[in-house]
Amino acid sequence: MLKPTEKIWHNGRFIAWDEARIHVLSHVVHYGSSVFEGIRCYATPSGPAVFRLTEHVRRMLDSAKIYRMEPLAFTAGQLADSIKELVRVNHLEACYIRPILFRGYSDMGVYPLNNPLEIYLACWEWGQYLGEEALAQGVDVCISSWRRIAPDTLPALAKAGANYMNSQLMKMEAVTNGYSEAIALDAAGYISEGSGENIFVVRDGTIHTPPLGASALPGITRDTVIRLAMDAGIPVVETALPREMLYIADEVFFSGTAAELTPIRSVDRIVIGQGRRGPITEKLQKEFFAIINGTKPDKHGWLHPVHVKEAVTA
Ligand code: PPE
Repeated sequence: MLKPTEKIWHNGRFIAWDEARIHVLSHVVHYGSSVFEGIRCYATPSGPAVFRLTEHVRRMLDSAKIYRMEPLAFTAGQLADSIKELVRVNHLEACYIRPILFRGYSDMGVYPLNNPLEIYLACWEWGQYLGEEALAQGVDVCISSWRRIAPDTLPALAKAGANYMNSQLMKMEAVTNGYSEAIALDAAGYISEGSGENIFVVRDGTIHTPPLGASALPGITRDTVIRLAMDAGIPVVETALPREMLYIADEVFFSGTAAELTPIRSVDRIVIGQGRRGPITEKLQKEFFAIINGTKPDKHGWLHPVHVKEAVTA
């Protein structure tokens, strides 16, 4: 069970964890009207640092714009600073941070524009998303019988609460059938993403990943993987991938804030490569962890120490 921290931020002020409650007739409860983020803060030698904070705040504001959740009372810079303050007031070194923006309580009915917007920032300690052994051993996954949300149904570039009803169908089916996670195909039948992760497929030394048009979330860890691969001189292509590319791959892995870089050792019980973490996955994991642990220079400027105020005030 979730271990409470001291404080949660609500619309600009800190409240006690237990006071962060909403009315059952809030719009979001009935119609899924929320957008959110998932961010990790890592313990580095120079103190806790939030990973790619600017990009996460930007994606949250993009999601809000797509759903006409504007204007917001807070700028990107204010939100970024509040996220850092949240980590500081809760005295955490490493944690997961969950900003959420949703439509609150006033009118009932689908039409949302008269309902107030509420923003909360919460954080807690969160370990390995797909199990303790996952990062080293890899996980067993299946192709979901559920397709990912089609582009003209729910916008996949928005990280909206409602998208996770589709994710839940995928995840429940997978776990019920003895898998750790599911990969969905998009509306056209090509590989899309996991219920809470982007996906990468390695064959003959080249990394492949579905384009954003395949109903995949523009993952910030996905972008991190692409940049780390480019730094290491490993070719990366974004292209439509048929399901069977997974079966004949040398390596397959997931990326995500919660899942970090998790190797996949089988898909539909077909063994991938040698059935364990492959060399390219391991190299990228090492590069990733070296940066977030502060043992390699953060040359891309991805770490935002929580005791330093954000430069952006826009
Ligand atoms: N696709 C989906 C559907 C997704 O939910 C995530 C993150 C990603 C891709 C990877 O995006 P990024 O975190 O920016 O690299 N999923 C978040 C929520 C997990 C949850 O169970 O809640 C996460 O990893 O934080």
